[in-house]
Amino acid sequence: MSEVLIRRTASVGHISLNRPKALHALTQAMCEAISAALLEWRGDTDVAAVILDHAEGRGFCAGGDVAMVRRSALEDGGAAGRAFFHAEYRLNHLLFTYPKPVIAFMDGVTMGGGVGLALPGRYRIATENTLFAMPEGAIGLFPDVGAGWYLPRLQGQIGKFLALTSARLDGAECLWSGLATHYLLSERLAEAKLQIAESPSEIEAVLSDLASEPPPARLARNAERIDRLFAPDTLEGVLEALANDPSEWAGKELKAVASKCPATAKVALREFAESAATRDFAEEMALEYRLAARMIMRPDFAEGVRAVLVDKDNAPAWNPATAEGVTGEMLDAIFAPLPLQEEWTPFPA
Ligand code: QUE
Repeated sequence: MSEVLIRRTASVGHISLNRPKALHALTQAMCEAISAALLEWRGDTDVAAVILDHAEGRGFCAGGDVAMVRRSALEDGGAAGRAFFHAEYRLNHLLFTYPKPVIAFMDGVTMGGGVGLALPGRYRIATENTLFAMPEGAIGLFPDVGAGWYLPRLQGQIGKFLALTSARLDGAECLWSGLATHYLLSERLAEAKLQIAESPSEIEAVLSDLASEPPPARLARNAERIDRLFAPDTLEGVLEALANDPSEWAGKELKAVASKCPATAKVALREFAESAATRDFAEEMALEYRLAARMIMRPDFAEGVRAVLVDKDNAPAWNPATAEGVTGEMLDAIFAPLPLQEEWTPFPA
């Protein structure tokens, strides 16, 4: 069975992730198949919109094929891993610059690679099943797939909070923070897709009509302390602010931040700072591709994927183990440009 289902009605393209045994985590072949369909439809005046969802089983998309990337880092110098990220980031950029409305249905786990597919869409549907996160700190990677563009643009310090804690948001929190544009009960999704296929010029009205009032967003209650305690520009500063706050909440978040990969956290903070100066999304993805090429070759990445996905002991041994151990020289090497012929490039416009 194909890992991506691609079909179209008279006027709507429909792409469904279909790798249920891996929660639809993206492979390079899936990225290339999705990109090929989008490129074909891009200039087809009959295609008015594109629906992006998952097929069988639970959704939406757990990330990328990081077990493969780990093997590549350990066995072939990372060449296959870099090829995967190059293809994935091209897809992320194609979606970001797509001239037609894309409707992404985040009906389930939406992490890492799934975030990169959903966030560039003009319409991003959350449901009662949505579980959203950028959890790369758990595997020694870094917030990629355009996170350096999206997360710093969220209100207050929410983006930094998501990157440093790997916090999981539900559908209501996604809507509240602007990560999602609409909240629909999952029982209404089939009807929404049917109506969009029939009336692709009425997407906004279809979604507004079928939307439901979400439950209160927990994140709204915590926004004030997130903005206060995640305000420092450095990892050491955030850890200190959390440690000095007497609340139970701060204690829990301190544990979350301190257990994640220190190098990931420092790369994320510098990524967010540098992304403020990027001219466009292509420059953002070129920056992130440099980071990916370096981060997958660090021992923290093999160790993190081992701990979370291979041995599943959830006990990674990070090196450096502390914020202070991650030096500016280490970060300079991770952020340095690649040789010109190895830099990331988008699909031709
Ligand atoms: C952090 C991550 C990822 C993760 C777990 C984390 C990630 C990712 C996967 C994943 C999950 C299921 C699969 C798969 C990959 O898990 O990026 O191939 O079948 O892709 O804690 O960043």
